[in-house]
Amino acid sequence: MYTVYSKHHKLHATDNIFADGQRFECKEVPARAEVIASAIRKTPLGPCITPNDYGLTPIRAVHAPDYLAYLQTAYHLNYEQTGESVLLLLTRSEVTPQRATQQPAVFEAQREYYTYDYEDPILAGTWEAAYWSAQCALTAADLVQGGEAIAYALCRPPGHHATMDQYGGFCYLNNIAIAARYLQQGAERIAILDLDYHHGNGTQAIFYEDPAVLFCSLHADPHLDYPFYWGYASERGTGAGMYTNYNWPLPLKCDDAHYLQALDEALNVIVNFNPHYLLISLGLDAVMGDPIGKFNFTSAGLSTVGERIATLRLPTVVVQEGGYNLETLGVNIVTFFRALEQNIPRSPRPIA
Ligand code: SP5
Ligand code: ZN
Repeated sequence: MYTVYSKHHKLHATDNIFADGQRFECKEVPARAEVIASAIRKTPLGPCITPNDYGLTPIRAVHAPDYLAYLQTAYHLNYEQTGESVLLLLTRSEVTPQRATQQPAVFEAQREYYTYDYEDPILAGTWEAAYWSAQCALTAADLVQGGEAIAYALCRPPGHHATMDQYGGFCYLNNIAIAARYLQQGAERIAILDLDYHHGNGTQAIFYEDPAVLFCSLHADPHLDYPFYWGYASERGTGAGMYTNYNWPLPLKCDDAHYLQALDEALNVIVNFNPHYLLISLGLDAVMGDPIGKFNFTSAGLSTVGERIATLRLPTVVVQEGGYNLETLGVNIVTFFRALEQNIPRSPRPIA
């Protein structure tokens, strides 16, 4: 398998933020991608490559033009107006509870229009890092489209909480949605399985009306944890996309048996959908010991997840989402891919 990694993620330098004269602690740090890349490089899982540049066109297939313009300019506009080297909403009250129906022209008001969250810094290098994170997902999609059985996009920043036109949950561009739209050009049906501890509300929103993209998500019950307003089992899609959206809200402290039961249900739905490709939002915050996630789901359970996904025999793109335990991220990623690889037939072609 190929791992696609770009060093540009470091430009989203969230480990050294001062806002309001105080240190702002963010768990979504550059070290996450570094420990994963270094763990993969120490195994025989396959090469780590840099992404191709597909430009903005495939990103525009998912995100609104005004939102992309905002992400590219917000840091500079904020810096001009405030002299601050980070744009960050610091309190929940700064986020409008209901999405405004009008897009304001004044920058100050746009800050709240383009996010539903208050813990996501926009730094000088955030756009460039997010752009290359999306290119990693596109490159992995391209590899699988070209005949690879598995490709892993080591995306940072993550993507599954980003909607068409709002950032949130450490996510700016929805990498997996961008990869899915790209693959849709040559495939009728695509399935997305979201295994991050948090509900993939951005991905759900993007494909909510699309009957050609099945979205299945296993996550902490949104009654009890982020993102709170989305991820309920009653959310089943709309219009032509009705019944192509499935959520499995799980209890805090969810154990392996409970998690694997939900996984089997999701895999059954995916098999019945008969997709050409499977895309996985892999968030290791679902594994026990995560500083943000609260499940009791183990590394052994994660290995079983890899084995069971492999039984589907589908060309698979894995996209990195959350996971914040720097001590265990590397070993868990390797555990997952060993289990997946051992069970998916290899196609040892060199890339063109
Ligand atoms: C991709 C992903 O896993 N995003 C997760 C976003 C979770 N956001 C809520 C994090 C809660 C921790 N907040 C600490 C509060 C310090 N003021
Ligand atoms: Zn998460």
